[in-house]
Amino acid sequence: MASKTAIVYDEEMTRYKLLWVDPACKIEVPERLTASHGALLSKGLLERCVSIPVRQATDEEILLAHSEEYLEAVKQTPHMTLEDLMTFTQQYGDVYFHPNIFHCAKLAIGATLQLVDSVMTEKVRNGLALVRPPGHHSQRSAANGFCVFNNVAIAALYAKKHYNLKRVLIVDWDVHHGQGVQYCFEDDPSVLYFSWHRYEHQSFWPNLPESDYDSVGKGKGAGFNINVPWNKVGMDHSDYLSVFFHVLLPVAYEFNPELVLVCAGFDSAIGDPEGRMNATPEIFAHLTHLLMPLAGGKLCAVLEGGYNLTALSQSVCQTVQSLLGDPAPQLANISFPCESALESLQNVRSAHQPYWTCFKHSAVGAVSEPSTKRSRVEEGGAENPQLPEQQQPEQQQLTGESGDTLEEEIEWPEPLPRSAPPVRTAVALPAGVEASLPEGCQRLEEATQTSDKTLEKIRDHLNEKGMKDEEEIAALRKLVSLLDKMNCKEIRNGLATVPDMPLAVKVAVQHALTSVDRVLVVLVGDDEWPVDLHDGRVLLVQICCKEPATPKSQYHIPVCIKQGPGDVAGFLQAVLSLLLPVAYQHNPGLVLEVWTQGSGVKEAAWAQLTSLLQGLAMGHTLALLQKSEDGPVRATAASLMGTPAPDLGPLGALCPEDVQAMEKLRTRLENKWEMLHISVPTKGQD
Ligand code: XS6
Ligand code: ZN
Repeated sequence: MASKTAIVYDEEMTRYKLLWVDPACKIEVPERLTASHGALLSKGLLERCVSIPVRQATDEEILLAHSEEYLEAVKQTPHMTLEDLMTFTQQYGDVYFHPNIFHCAKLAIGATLQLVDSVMTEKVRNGLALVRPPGHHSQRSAANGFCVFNNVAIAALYAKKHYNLKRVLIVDWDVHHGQGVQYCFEDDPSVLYFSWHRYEHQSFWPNLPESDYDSVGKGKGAGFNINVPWNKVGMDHSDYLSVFFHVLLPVAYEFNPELVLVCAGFDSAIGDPEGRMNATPEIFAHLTHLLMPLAGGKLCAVLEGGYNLTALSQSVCQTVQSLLGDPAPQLANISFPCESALESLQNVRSAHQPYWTCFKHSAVGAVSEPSTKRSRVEEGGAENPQLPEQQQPEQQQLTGESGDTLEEEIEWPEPLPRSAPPVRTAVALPAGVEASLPEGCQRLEEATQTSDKTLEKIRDHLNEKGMKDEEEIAALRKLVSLLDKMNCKEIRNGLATVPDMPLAVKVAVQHALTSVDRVLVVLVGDDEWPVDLHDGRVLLVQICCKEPATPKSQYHIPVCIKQGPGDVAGFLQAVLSLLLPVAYQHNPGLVLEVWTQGSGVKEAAWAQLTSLLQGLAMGHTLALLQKSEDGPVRATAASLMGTPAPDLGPLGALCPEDVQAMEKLRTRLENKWEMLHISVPTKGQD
């Protein structure tokens, strides 16, 4: 069944450890796996997944990414004495060998390939491989950074070979640069590698010039390597999300992968001694969720780093819950990405401008003053990039009695449970209308008891219009029922068809505001809407065709596409670069998604939008459709049920005028909607 989630794990991979004293390696412990696996078990997540057995990788598979000499050398390690192992280890950086690590490394690859096979043959939709040793630093002929073989690189090559894939996306959200993956695919346009990583102008490990934003790939692979250097520690939700919205997702949609592999390291979470970032484990719910609409949902996450056992286990659980389709937690306080993050964002976009349509006509160039490269020189890092980490000002380390450096204890609240209502999707159609709804989707036949007050309001609205239509009253009562059921967690989301859309939107917004603080209304189409935006509780984003009169409110965001929402490239650009950033910042308790007749939006694009929006409001979406046509109803219901959206195909060219119009809109709005920033604010502004 293709809707399932796989976990690939074997305890055997806990059976190796550091056998001597090495401060650089002591954090890579077997408990990383037992803690992660134990958390999945105790949270009841494991039993909801399909457990897939690991296997050993064959020599042939290892040789996909490694040299024979290197494989032969590693093959000797199980027979080495302790002293030999130490000597062998010394030729590589920040890694250790153990008599059982070769066996575990073969299992780590085998686990990853088992996951790829299960996803590609549609036994499962997606999954996570919990493995040790990790892989993304390992190179053709070298172990490095706790990694022996490059699990994910081998997986991409294997998928290309065995499933004839033409486009594989690798997302490396680990806090370290997976230089091994970069080297493997640098000149290969069929594998797009994205990595963000702690860099601090090259003073952070592995201290490579090629980890910077200007390493974009080589030859035919130019444009297919994306590095986002973090030049400061402490990056948080806003920084991570803005890179997803303004860099990764636009490129990923343009690339249109057939498979998504994630180098899922969780040292980018708060509390990690290596990363020292500030994003709580909940961010991984969203990073995962935002990648799931790609490649028809084919997503394989493979563990890399993560050294704070609490943050690691919580982050693993958040990732798996998103893979399972549980409602994502709301993220509060999304607003201004920090200046250093914006500088990196701007530089990456500028470096990639020649290669990706989504960056083409946008006017922003690289940061000139002060440039990233220059500040490295100023800091004295260029001549001596391998500054000991202890000398860096951000490193606050305490010294314990044993003389060991102790990590400062960082605390954060435990993530809230992400419980799913018993019914995921309920659909309200007019009585007598037949519809073939996806399995598991509930049809709402009768409106539940509407409170007298609500009913009175509905009648008032109708009176304003000077008519009384029983069919309209019935539709509005059903819509109110859906909202009530969402509010009391009986259903997660809903769909209703309504005869009078402006009236339905008005009633829905008014009713929703009695129980949630903020509502996001996403309208696709040109009609004018009487939505009251005065108090900032309602944000209206309209994706339309007609140039609107300049809106008076910062809570009305009309995104105009010349050829209309049917232009998939323009539509996606609007969704990723404008809608999602403001939507996450608004942090609504309900999303009202409105599809109007004649908007021209393509069903597949609408399905993508529906999927993406479910990351907000804990999945509480009410989709309103103007007419009960079978096609749109079924497509919307399927997306609301969590079915991956169909392939959008090649996006085609973006209309330069549209891009310019969107840029203008961004400029008008970015003071209020800080998540729209894609460059360092010029001094004197803000
Ligand atoms: C100790 C420096 C340790 C080795 C880092 C290896 C990173 C492994 C990893 N202060 N440097 N990769 O998590 O993703
Ligand atoms: Zn790492």
